[in-house]
Amino acid sequence: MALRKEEEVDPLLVRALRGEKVERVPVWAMRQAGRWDPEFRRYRGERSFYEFSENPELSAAASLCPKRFGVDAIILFYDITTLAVSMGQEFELVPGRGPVPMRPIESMEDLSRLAADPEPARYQHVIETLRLVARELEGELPILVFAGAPFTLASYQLGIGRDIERMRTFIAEQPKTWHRLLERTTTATISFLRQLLESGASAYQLFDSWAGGLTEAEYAEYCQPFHQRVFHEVGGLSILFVKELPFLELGVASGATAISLGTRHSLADCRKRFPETIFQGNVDHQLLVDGSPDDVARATRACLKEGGGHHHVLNLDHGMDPNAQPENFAAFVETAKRP
Ligand code: 1CP
Repeated sequence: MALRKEEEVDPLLVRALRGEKVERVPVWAMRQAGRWDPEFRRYRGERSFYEFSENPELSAAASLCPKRFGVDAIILFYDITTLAVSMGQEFELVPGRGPVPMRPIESMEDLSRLAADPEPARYQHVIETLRLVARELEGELPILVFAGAPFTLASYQLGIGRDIERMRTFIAEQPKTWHRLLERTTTATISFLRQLLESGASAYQLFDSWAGGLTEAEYAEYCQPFHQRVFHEVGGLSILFVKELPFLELGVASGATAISLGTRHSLADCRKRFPETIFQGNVDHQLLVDGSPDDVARATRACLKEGGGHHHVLNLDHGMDPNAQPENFAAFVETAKRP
């Protein structure tokens, strides 16, 4: 039998997510394309966020910026609110606050204006960005796509964001609108992710960034069933991210291929408790802001040791901070590849 050509071997991240034995642990970072990187800032210039991210050439260039550091995956450049925009809700990026909707959802009537299943043409720029990035990579690296989980995306659609108390007030005052919003967002998320996987993405991450501020009972009602639906109906290789995920069992039971960990978790303990699960994480992102390259290298080695070299995707606990130092990111990736 002829030997398989090198390009026919699946990418390292894909093999690691399948639970295969790998030659080394793959590495990438959430928000690896962003303001911390001078090259990204050069592309971004003075353009508004949505103007920038809706331009496939610029978004493809931004997505590819981290490649020069040697990462094992490219995450496509857009935002969790990109899907809400395609459902018919426009956003503006407000400095210091994040994405704010022009018209927040305030009632059932507002909701009926949102497309539950937007045509792919409404997010054609994401598909086009994916095509451009894939053309440039020629299979050298896998492409990750993502979506906000329904709870976190809904928090932006309501114009609230990470303020859990205000979320609780809205849910108590308008339970029917709340449930309908989650339903619509879930349907849209499933179609969106399926479409991107069909267009060539290798895996996806679901960001329920703010869900960790809920009680376990709230999380079990507003988050986990929707994670399960997305992972079940989209299929494929998936990663669940909840900032500092306080409900590890519920995360593992979501059906995600891999679970992203925060610094509150001990990777070594998680490995022992859930030997079948693939974990992602969990080097402290703050070290890339205030530490030295040596500090980062030490923490990265310690994390790799805890992970044991398998069922592990090396990443940070949270996304890259805009004030992270490029030489620290370089040390993170370098150490992952040559510990
Ligand atoms: O000026 C800028 O460049 C804006 C900063 C920025 C960036 C770089 C925003 C606005 N979005 C993005 C892109 C983005 N957003 C990516 C790109 C790919 C990559 O990882 O390199 C990703 C994965 C996201 C996901 C995202 N957006 C999340 C989940 C991840 C997380 O950090 O928890 C969330 C919560 C958002 C909302 C959002 N979009 C932008 C900002 C500043 C925020 C956070 C606002 C807040 O903290 O409330």
